[in-house]
Amino acid sequence: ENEISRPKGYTVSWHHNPAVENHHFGQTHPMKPWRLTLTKSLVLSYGMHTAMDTYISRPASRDEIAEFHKDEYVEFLNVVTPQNIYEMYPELATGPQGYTSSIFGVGEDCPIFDGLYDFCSNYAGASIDAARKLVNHQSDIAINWSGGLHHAKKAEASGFCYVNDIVLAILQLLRYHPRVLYIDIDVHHGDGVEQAFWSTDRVMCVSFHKYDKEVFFPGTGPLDSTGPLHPDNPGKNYTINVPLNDGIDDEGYAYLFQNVIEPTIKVYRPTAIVLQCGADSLGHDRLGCFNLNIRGHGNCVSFVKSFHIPMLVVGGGGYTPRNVARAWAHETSILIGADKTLNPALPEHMPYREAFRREGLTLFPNLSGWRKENMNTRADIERIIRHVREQLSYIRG
Ligand code: ZLM
Ligand code: CA
Ligand code: ZN
Repeated sequence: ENEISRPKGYTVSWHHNPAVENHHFGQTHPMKPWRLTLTKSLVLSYGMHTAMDTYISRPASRDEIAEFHKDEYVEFLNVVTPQNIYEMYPELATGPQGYTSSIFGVGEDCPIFDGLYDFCSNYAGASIDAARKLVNHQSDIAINWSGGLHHAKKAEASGFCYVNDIVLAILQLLRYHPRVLYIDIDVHHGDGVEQAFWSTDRVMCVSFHKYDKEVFFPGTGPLDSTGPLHPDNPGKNYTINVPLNDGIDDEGYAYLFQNVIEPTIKVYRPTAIVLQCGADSLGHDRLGCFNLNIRGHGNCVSFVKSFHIPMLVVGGGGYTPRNVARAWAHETSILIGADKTLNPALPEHMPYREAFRREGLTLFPNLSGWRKENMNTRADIERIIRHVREQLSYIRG
């Protein structure tokens, strides 16, 4: 395919490690690291790697992971295997379908699989490397599609996430940057990142997500959850939650995203931005319930990029692998400024081309109007925007 030239005036770096792609959560588990292989196939076949600095990242060290996570938990992840888990924790061996109890959050969502530590240390290493490139001014936009695992807690795996690479990357950014804005467009609430930076004004967390308490995972993130309540706590008002109903479409999402993010950037003046691009907010996702198209999802990336603030871009959820790959390939093209020149028809010669045949061999299949009706009214959206503007008025000046 055509060679794509490097963007003018700024540098994009792409951080990945093939070691992450070949791990399996289990036959029917929705999380498929193979989606990263499909993403890479599109990025390389379109020739986008020629426009970026590409790095094969190294695994994060134990000490690096322990900058956020509890030592005992890191040690547990390091030694546990599918073979020794029941010896180590006989209390887990209950019920016919295996462990049900919660030792460090292990269970059906977060199983112990072969190579788990290798998987975690590698996706975390890529996010840490990416953050360091931003801090060193060797990159202006650093990408790690294998990262974005926003649910992991200090000593607990949660929602398919074991190590919170986003928190680790933000900790790197905070060594140099006074204010980091975190934006999360995964269909799930970014609870792990929110919790880690709940009591600081040096990180502002903004998550857009489906919210239905006790029904939709993780059940947190209502509009009025905006940080600690105590007036002396510096984190007060430095969390923004955007709870949504099923079926939001490209138009409503773009309107809401722009009217939340623009005033947030104007008021908070972040010196770095971390954007989590979970692709389970697309229509046709196996776990999601929104109706975004690839272009609608990508518009969020374009909008954030337009502020010209150093940016770390990570992946996240996404459970229909071919559409995850389409979204992240398109978003790579946006970040290198090649989205207008890319041919929407998938390259003739590329690995795994057949995997994309279902919706047609294009980057932009129609993913809207599927399964879920749009349950977000104009009034709902306006109410959220008003709430966010009022919240921001408390942190101005
Ligand atoms: N059961 N297998 C998003 C994380 C979402 C909690 C309900 C487990 C599943 C799901 C696991 C093969 C991100 C919950 C679900 C069944 C308690 C969730 C294993 C199917 C399967 O077939 C499955 C045996 C599994 C898990 C569905 N889990 C769907 N939704 C959520 C977690 C992560 O996208 O935000 C970032 C990467 N968990 O709803 C239950 C309450 C466990
Ligand atoms: Ca989210
Ligand atoms: Zn998700």
